[in-house]
Amino acid sequence: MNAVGSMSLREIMRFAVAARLQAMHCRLAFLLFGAIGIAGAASEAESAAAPRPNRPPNVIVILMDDMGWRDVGFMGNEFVETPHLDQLAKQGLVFSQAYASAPNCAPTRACLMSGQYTPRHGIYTVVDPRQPPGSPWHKLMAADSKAELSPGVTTVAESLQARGYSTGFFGMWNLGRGRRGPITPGGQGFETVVFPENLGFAKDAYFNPRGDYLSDSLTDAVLEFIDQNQNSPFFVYLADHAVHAPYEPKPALRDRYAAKAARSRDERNDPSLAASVEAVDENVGRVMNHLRRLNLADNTLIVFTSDNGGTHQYTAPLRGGKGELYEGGVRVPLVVWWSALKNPGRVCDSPVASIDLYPTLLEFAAATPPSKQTLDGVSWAPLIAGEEALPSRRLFWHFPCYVGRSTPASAIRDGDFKLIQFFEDGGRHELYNLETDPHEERNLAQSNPAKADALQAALTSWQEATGALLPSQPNPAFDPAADRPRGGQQFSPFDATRRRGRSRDRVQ
Ligand SMILES: [Ca+2]
Repeated sequence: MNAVGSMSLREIMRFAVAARLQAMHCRLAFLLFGAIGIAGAASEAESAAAPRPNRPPNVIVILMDDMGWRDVGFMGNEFVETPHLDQLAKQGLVFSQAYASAPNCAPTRACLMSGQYTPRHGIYTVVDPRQPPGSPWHKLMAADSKAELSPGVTTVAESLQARGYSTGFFGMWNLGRGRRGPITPGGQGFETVVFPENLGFAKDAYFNPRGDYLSDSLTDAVLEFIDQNQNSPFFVYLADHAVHAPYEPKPALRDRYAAKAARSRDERNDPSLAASVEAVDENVGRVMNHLRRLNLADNTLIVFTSDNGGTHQYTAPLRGGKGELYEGGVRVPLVVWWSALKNPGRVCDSPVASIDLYPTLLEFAAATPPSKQTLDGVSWAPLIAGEEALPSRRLFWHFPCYVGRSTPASAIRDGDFKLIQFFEDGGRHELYNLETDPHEERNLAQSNPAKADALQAALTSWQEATGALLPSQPNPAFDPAADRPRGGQQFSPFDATRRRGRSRDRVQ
């Protein structure tokens, strides 16, 4: 069944959490590079894929900003048109239960680069001077978050660089300010570094004064990098600002979607968001065409995902959105494309997370793990090689901060169950069975206290083992009447929330 791109939301939800549809398991046969030697690669896959025997595969990681779990066609969005991503999905492996390891930007990026959960690298949230710990609307003293990924962390780029990869970074770093130095991409393993500013874009702007569009310009830089590095294995980390609000789409695309929205009755069909997503899709198509032109596609692994869940108005029917540990805040689209996949278009419902990318890329590249750095994730290679599921494991999140409308929280997923610990109000917790209640509407903490206690105990043990900072002290400056800041959010003229007369918190 290659119907990924045309699935309805109902179908997506069915496979995303509940269904175990036969055709939607990952029984992918492919040949990993060289000495990895994962068994089971079919001979036809071998001949079709032809990964170059003496060269590790190229890797392109495309990380979107704030793209929610259903903002693309292959995840069930029927408004936006994403033919190139849908094609990747039909030829690749879609993960129906992929998670960002944090509900906002910087911590997830740190998890991707370090392979570690947030307590280990200490980047818990975007450090925002407008909302420091002790702000009057905080009931508790939020944990202090680092704003920079320590130079002592061996990033995945550094590990691949040591394996002989050419490494290129393009876009939004958010793990340390500045253009040069140990906390910038250049100091963390990337030989080529292209910020939006290098291309003439102001901070958070989608158009530069010449009228270039950011997603296009970043992709131009990626294609140039590929041209220059096609004779060595390369690692591209493309971290577009899209699709972060405020949206600033190309007018022609926006107008086309405005006309389409006028014919629809679903107010979540935001033309500006859709136009932003389609612009991304066009550029994914450009990358793929370029790889094919250069005869590199057969030896290039593509990973497409997002740094956190979408904004609230677009994540339904999942609960919550960016900044929260409910599914809407951390569930993200994820597709992995590799030319040697057999029976393409599979959907894997094993829960996976940002922390897994590092060990996955290490295995693909046959690179050496850093000797003194715990890697919290597991490689997806067995799934890609044909296993139906990863061995059972627990996934964790720790977000001891305030952002947007969310409050400090920690979470654990174990099998179908997920427990969220809220640190305010004495640490109450909520328990959900995602198999039967993917929308997190029925809190089972009271009706199943044994499970809640067991998961809380496991979460507490993990917090202790990782040295997680726990917000427990009351904030002496807390003022129940204090308003949260509404920082600079702009609205699309077609924004559904604005039409309803509500305002949105700005979260990073
Ligand atoms: Ca983000």
